[in-house]
Amino acid sequence: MSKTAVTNTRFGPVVADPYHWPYDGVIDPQRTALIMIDWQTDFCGPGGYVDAMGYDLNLTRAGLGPAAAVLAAARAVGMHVIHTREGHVPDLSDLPPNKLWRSQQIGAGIGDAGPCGRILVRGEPGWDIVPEVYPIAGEPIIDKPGKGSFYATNFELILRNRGITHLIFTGITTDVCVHTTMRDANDRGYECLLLEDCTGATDYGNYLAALAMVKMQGGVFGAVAHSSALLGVLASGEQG
Ligand code: C5J
Repeated sequence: MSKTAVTNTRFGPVVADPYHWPYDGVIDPQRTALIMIDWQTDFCGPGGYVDAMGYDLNLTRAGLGPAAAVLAAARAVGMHVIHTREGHVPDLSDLPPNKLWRSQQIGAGIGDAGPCGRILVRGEPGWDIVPEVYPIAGEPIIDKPGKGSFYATNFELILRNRGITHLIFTGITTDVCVHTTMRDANDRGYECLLLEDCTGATDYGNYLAALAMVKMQGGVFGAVAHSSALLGVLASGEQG
């Protein structure tokens, strides 16, 4: 079991931008999930997909330490935790030809052999989640062939079965898989928070733009907070 604490404690809102999160004022660990997006070697480790494309790993790894701290806090209060992994089945039958072609154009062909095994292929070392935030028993792992976590997965079914209505996001990359999932979740009515220091992109400008896009129009996709604000609230004990 991942739940390590009494689970009927509720917590007050987090100072966030552009509004104190959540909109309904209470964080209930029974109805809230910490979503850990694609903390895989392929996206933040040496020899993985992002490395093979030539991007600076310091940008995608930047949020890993803070995300590990939030993961520990979420587990301690009995909040749901759900991990995701992007990757394809070994015969690549779930890989759209245009995604394959694009990856080959940038020199990191999906399915090609690399230092961490076949790039973005399920079961390979590079596809696995990094040790700092490795899932424990009871924490679902959503394997997805695309950028969003809802497409071709049982993510929504798991959220509904568990009665989860509020989502807190960490992960990589901010502008791609995190954003796609958060946008989809928002359309489905989930109340979303993105932790700005627990995420990163392959391009720093895109990271900043992705944060700004969440916050525009009064929080068009939800709100953004620093993890210290959430950790402070979770450490403060019962509020609701
Ligand atoms: C990308 C992801 N960037 N996990 N995947 O291709 O964001």
